[in-house]
Amino acid sequence: MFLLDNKIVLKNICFMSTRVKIYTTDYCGYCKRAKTLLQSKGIPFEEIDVTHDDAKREWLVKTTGLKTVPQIFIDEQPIGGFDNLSQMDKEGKLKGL
Ligand SMILES: N[C@@H](CCC(=O)N[C@@H](CS)C(=O)NCC(=O)O)C(=O)O
Repeated sequence: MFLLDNKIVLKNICFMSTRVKIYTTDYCGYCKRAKTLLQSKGIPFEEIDVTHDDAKREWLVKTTGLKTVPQIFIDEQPIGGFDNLSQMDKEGKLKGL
């Protein structure tokens, strides 16, 4: 930010948001594996723990059509669980996240 003719000018401001969201429960081994994979690749993610949130769990099932956790979203698009994440990694599709 700088001043130009007494006007405040905002320059090159980029709002970065986390592109990966992972819905988890606290008793879930596949959730841990998915988080470990993301961490090992240096991919930032937001974790939403739905262990005690029935409403969010219901929303998750409705949105993804799947009853298991983890459920992972990239850019708000559901991509599935750990297996799908792992497959994307093998195909090099996690690069740049
Ligand atoms: N193939 C799935 C397996 C996921 C899975 O089996 N998750 C277990 C927890 S680790 C689950 O959701 N079980 C049913 C439940 O907890 O309600 C994946 O890769 O994510």
